Amino acid sequence: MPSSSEQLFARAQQLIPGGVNSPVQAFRSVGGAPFFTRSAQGATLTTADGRELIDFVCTWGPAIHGHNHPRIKAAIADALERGTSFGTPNPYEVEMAELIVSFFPSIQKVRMCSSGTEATMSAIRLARGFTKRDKIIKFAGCYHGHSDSLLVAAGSGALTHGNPDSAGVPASFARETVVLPYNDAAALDAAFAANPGQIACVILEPYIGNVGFIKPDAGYLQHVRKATAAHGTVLIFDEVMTGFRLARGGVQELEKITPDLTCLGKIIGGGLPVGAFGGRADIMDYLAPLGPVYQAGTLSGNPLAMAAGIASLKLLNHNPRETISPYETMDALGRQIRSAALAAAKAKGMPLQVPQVGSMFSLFFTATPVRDMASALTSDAKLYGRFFHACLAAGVYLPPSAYESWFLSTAHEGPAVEVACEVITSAIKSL
Ligand code: HOZ
Repeated sequence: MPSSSEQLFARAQQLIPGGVNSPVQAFRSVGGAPFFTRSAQGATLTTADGRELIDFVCTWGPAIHGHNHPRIKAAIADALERGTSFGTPNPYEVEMAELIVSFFPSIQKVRMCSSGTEATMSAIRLARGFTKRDKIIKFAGCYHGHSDSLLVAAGSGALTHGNPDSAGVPASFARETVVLPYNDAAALDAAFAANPGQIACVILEPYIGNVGFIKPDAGYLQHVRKATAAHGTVLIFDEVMTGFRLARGGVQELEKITPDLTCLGKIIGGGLPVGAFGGRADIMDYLAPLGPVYQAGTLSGNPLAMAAGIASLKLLNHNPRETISPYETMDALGRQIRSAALAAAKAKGMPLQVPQVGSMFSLFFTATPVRDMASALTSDAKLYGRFFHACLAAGVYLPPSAYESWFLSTAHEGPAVEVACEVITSAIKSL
């Protein structure tokens, strides 16, 4: 008798391409079929078959306070009483804008939208309109959602499933996207020299989370900032994943860099669909209705998403009665898992790299230090698949791809992280 997840997946495959509404949810690169989730609480997912799994995907980033947090739930319930969508401005949008601007000093004005894809797509159009230039620079392995200009050498599901350059993107669009290796300052300088006065923007995940988790070399991001300023090019930080997650003010706070525009999403929706982009007021004022760059959305600033996001952001404020901040808590958890994995690999004589900052990290089964897409691809993806299934069998759910970041939440503190360390250790031992 097939399990509930198997029955659901069989029905889904009849009507939904691949049985999933986002390819990253498919298990094709690790093998097997995805489970269906019935409910989620704290650090735990409960599957349609009643299994409880410790979750290191955290709905791909938003669940920084764990699943179904009571304050976020209460905020949504309160907003629901007032209505689900108005088609007019609403008070939550103003509070959300004030909160975002207070956390991110580089953001003077912000526009809400409904997904990270919309945020990056709109930020690029804005940068092109502002500079009156067409070309953009992106980095191999960075994933900025699925708009045409950005599905070139893309990470995440595009890379996992073997289509980093998606079919359906006109060659003429792709030609406007210059792709460079991350962490290579000389390649950036050469691209500017080869395209004088033509680059509208440089967009990057300042710490990459979509080809696994990768950190910049010392001074690299500062070089990117200097070079873009020198060439009159708009610097866009895609902090959809890292914003509010690695620090209240994202990577730009950790690295002390002021980008011109920032893209946000995930945490600012508290688990509901959301995106945002913001930055310098002189650039943002190019947007309609003030300026000539058009951007819009029926559900932009949706009251339920705003209420959930506001509650989520407020929970990130450090309560002075607590001795450590949520970020210190999550960094300690991340380090604990990193140490356990490295110790297990060392005992087995197995090469392993674990880049980690706070609540984001990845396990790369390779002896090569990982600092760009090419080195990430030296990781043994088949071995990761076996590791993934060993962990899943023991009750720990990891990203179903060797090329995704893991996420943890404040709810992983205590038994969840202890159990996860044991499971990861024995899974590595069993490989
Ligand atoms: N950035 C997310 C994973 N890398 C996207 C999630 C999705 O594509 O569904």
